Parts: sequence; structure tokens; C-alpha cells
Amino acid sequence: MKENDKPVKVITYGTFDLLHEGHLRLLRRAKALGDHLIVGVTSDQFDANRGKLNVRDSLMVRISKVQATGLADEIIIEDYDGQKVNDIQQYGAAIFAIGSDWEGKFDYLADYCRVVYLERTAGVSSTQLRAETLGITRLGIAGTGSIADRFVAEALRVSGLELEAVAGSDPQQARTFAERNGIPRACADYGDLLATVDAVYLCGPNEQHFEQAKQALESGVHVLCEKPFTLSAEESCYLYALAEERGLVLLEAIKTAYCPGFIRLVALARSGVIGRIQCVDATFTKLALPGAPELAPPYGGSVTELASYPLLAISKILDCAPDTVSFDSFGLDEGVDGFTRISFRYPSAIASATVAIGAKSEGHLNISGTGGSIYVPAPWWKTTDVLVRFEDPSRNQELRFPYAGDGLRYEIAEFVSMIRDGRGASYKLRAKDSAFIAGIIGRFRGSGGRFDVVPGSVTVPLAAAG
Ligand code: C2G
Repeated sequence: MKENDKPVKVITYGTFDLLHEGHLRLLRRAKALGDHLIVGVTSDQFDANRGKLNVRDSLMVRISKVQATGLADEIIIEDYDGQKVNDIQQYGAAIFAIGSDWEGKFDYLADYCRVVYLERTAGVSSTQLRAETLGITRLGIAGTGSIADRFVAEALRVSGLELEAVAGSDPQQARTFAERNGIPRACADYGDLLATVDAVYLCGPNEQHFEQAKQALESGVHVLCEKPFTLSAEESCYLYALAEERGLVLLEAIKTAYCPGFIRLVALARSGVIGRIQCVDATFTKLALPGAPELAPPYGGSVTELASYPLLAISKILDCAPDTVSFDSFGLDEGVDGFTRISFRYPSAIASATVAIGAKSEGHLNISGTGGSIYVPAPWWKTTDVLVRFEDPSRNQELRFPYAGDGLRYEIAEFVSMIRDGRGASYKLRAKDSAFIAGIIGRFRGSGGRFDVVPGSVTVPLAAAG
């Protein structure tokens, strides 16, 4: 098949995860359309950006497998949206071929070459293979609040997970929740839930988290627990030790920790790009409506409800133990703290976490370094935009990272992959980060917290807090 004696180039694209018969048949037929087959294999980042999480084979493995078919004359990496338009022109492809599951989606490429949709092979897919070879994690949800609804919507985006059952303090509410979300079973109590699942997501009231996590781990069930995970460093360490002893996964559900932009931000800050870090200021506020659970003592309040986010940022960015912490707080009539600033002194830096449920403030994250600064505008806890600033403005950078949907999918994907890989710890949110966060919340609640209308300030030495 030659046109003016020039080889006819065909181009096709895919992830080619766990390369299977469907992929092979596609490649064979694509190759048969011309003389030279170019295969674009998606980069991990490209797949993450388009919401394809839990791809099992690394890019290198996927490329090697495509190469081993002997069908590809050339392999390229697909890394950005719109790349197909450029590739077709750059490589002089005469035909673009893709499976019929994409029918109509790539018609716009007809401006550059012939577009061919090849019948997709029925009965085989990477998703199915991932489920068969790696198993399905049966997950239960303990809690029926609004976060649980958001969780369900995001969990559907993560492969290898089946929502099995739900339990809540009100059995009728649990039944309604199950029906609304297509979950097979509503359990009468938490014990019943644990009996039939591999893993549980805890999103009930704050004061129940510790006991529920402990009970789950003692029953051999993996735990993903909403923040605040526990209300003291001791409880946090106890649970991590228990999970390790039982060979189970325990993860705190602070979504920021797993969001791709935040992970890149932390790595950037710690790379020395802005010099030695001298200060981290992080703010998170959320006005609570009258009657909201955040306003109910003794487990509501700005620190208990919200401090996990800024404390996570401080823990990850400074990554060492502070010498002292002090709390300045305004109380609300309801008897909880409404606006609180937590100030830290580190050996060579200072930091502040500002949280409020009774006042509003711009929610930003600012990192000051000896050579520049990093500014992350609200909502920094769903990191997308990162501004790196220098005295010489020609060096300034504005970085942008993807953030898909509600973001919960990233923490769910991490949880599922830890279970599958038998990976006990995640560098994204370490046991020491959880213990630090819980320790500070516990200190505020136990000794440092002043809920008076007059600002109270107390400095607590933290030498032993770690
Ligand atoms: N395929 C097939 N039969 C199957 C499974 C997949 O023919 N049972 C085809 C797909 O239609 C696609 C190729 O194999 O043409 C690669 O499939 P995936 O690895 O699932 O990649 P995909 O997400 O379809 O990537 O830019 C990326 C591409 O747009 C498509």
C-alpha cells in the first residue's frame, strides 16, 4: 500500500495497561492499514489528568509490552491534550486508527488525515483484567453525611473498588443512603458492616473515629478515616501501630495530601528552589451555618474541624518537630472556638495555621524562603495554581496542576493501591504527619484552647511532641 512510493504511516494511541488480546487485535488491524505503525503510549501524568487512575503497569512496562508485540515500527509518548493534531503532522501520518469505543470522538482529526474506527474487541478490557488479577476491594461506608455522598460519586471513578454496604447512627438514613447511591446493603450496626467488608471509610462524627478505626483494625478491616483522624498523638500512634501489627492499611482522609498539585508543591518547596524555608502561613476558613455540626461542642470548633489542612501543609513543608506552639483563639456563643491562629516556632523557621468557622479570611498558603517565595491562592487545599516568586521577576514561574472532580478520587486511589500492593505506608500522608496533626489538635483541646471572647494565648513547649 504505497502512495507515490512513500510508506503509508498509521498512528494509534492508548494506555495499553496489562496488554491483552483486545489491544493486540487493534494493533494488528491498525498495522494492516498501512506500511508503518506509530503507537502513542500515554504517559502516567496524561492518564492521571484524564481521570484514568489505577493504571497498573508503569509507562516503561507498557512501552516494553507494545514493543514486544513486534507490531509497532515506532513508539512515542502521548503527554498532552491535542498532541494527536501535532503528531499526525510531525510524523506525516496518513491514517489515524482507534477502537470503536471512541467512535465520533476523533472526527476532528479528519482535517489532517483519514480517521478509521476499528471494531473494539468484545469481552476483554484492562479494567476487567485489573479486577480479575488483583481482586476487588469490598468497601463499607460508616456515616451518611454529605461527605459520604461525595465519596460515593468519586469512588465510582476508581477501579478495583466495590461499594458493598453502609451503616450510620440512624438505620432509616442508612437505608435511604444505600438506595440513593445504589449500594447493595444498609447495615443495622457498625459491627455488621465490618463483618462483610475488606475495607471501611469512616466519615461519621469526629468523636467516633478512634473507636471505629480501632474496632475495624481489630476485625482485620483496612481503614480510610476522615479527618480529624484522632484527637491526640497517642491515639494516632496507637492506631498506626495496630495497623502495622495486623498488616492492614490505615490512612487519614485529608484529600489535600493525595492531590497531584499538592504533592508537586511540597516537592518543589523542599527542593530548595526558594532557598531555606523560613516561614509557612496557611489559612483555611469555612463559615458554619447556624445549627451546623461544626458549631456543636465539644467536638466541633475551628481547630477540630479545619486545622488538619493547614497543619498538614506545615508538617509536609517543614518536615521536622517544632519547639513551641501557641494558640490565639476567639470563642463563639455556642461554646466552641470560632477563629484560631496556631503559631509554631521551629529551630530555623516559624509557621502559622489560621482556621475559622465564625469568620472569613482569604484561604491562602504562603511559603517564605531565603531566596524567594511560593504563593498558593485559595483553594490551596485543592492545589492547582502555584506561583513561585523571586526578587528578579524574570525568574518567576506560574505552575498549574490538574485536579479532577471533587479530588477525593486521589485519596481513594491511593488507599486501594496500598491494599492491593500490600503497602503499609504512604509517603503522601505519613504516620508522623497524622500524629503531628492529632497532637496539635489534642493540645489545643486539652490545654491550650481558649474559647473566651477575649483572645487567649498560651505557648506550649513541644520538645516531646515529635
Ligand atoms: N481496545 C480494543 N478492544 C478492547 C480494549 C481496547 O480494541 N477490548 C482498543 C481501544 O479502543 C484503543 C486501544 O485498544 O484503541 C487502547 O485502549 P486503552 O489502552 O484502553 O487506551 P484508551 O484509553 O482507549 O486510549 O489518547 C489515548 C487514546 O485516545 C485512547
